[in-house]
Amino acid sequence: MRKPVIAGNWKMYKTLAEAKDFVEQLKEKQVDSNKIETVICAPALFLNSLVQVAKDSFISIGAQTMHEEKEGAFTGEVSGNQLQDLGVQYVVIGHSERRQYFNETDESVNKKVKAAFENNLTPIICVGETLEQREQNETESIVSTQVMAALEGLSEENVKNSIIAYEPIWAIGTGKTATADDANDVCQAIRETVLDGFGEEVSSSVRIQYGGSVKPENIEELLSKEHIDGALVGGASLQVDSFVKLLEAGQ
Ligand code: G2H
Repeated sequence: MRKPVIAGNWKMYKTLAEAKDFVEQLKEKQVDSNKIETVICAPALFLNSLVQVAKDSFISIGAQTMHEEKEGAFTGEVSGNQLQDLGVQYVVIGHSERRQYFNETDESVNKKVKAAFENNLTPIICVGETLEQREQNETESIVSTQVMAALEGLSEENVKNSIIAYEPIWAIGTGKTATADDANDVCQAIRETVLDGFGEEVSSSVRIQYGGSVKPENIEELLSKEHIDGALVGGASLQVDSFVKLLEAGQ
C-alpha cells in the first residue's frame, strides 16, 4: 500500500514571515501522518527557519532544487549536503520551470537525483510533456525517456524511495488540468517504465504524483485513481485553507 504524498511547491512566493505563519497555522491542523505525507517545498532562503517551525509536527520541509556537487565555486547554488545539514528531507528535481529557464537537462537531473540520495534527501523528480508533444501523441515516449534518464544508475532501493511527479507542462499554473483518467494513464505508463527497468517490487512501491493546477475541486478524483499517489501543488498550496483541503482528501 503506497502512502499518498502531498507536496506544496511554493515556487518564488511568500516572505519569511508569511512562510513561518503558514507552517505555524498548518501544524495546528489534524492531519494523520500515518495516512498521508505532507511536504512543503519552500524557497531556499526560508528552509532553515521552516525546519525549526515544523519540528515535531506532521510536516516535512523540502527544497525546490539543488546542485549536484557537494561544494565548490558555484555562486548562488545550494548543495544537497547543505540541505541535509539544515534538516531538509525532500528536494524537487527537474521541475519544468527549472528545465525551461535554468537549463536543467535529463543528464543534470540524473546527477542531482544521485546527489540527493547521497545526502539522505528524497527526490521529487518531475517529468512531463509540452502541449505540442501531447498533440503529436508523444506523451508516453517523452515521459518514459525522462523517467529512465532520471533514474539511470540508481539502486533498486533508491528508485523505490523516489517520488516521481508527472506534470504536463501545459497544465502548470494555467488552470487546465489533465483529466484524472488521462493523468492516471500517464502515471501508469511511468509505472510500467519503472517495471521494465527495475522490476515488479520497485514499480509497485514507487510513488507517482500528479501535478498541474491541482486544487480542492479536483484532488479527490485524481487521488481515487490507481496509479496516482499524491500531488505536487503550486497555486493551491499557498493558502492554508486550500492546502488543508488537499490533505484531507488524501486521508
Ligand atoms: C506545477 C504545480 C506545482 P500549479 O508546477 O509544481 O503548480 O499547481 O500552480 O500548476
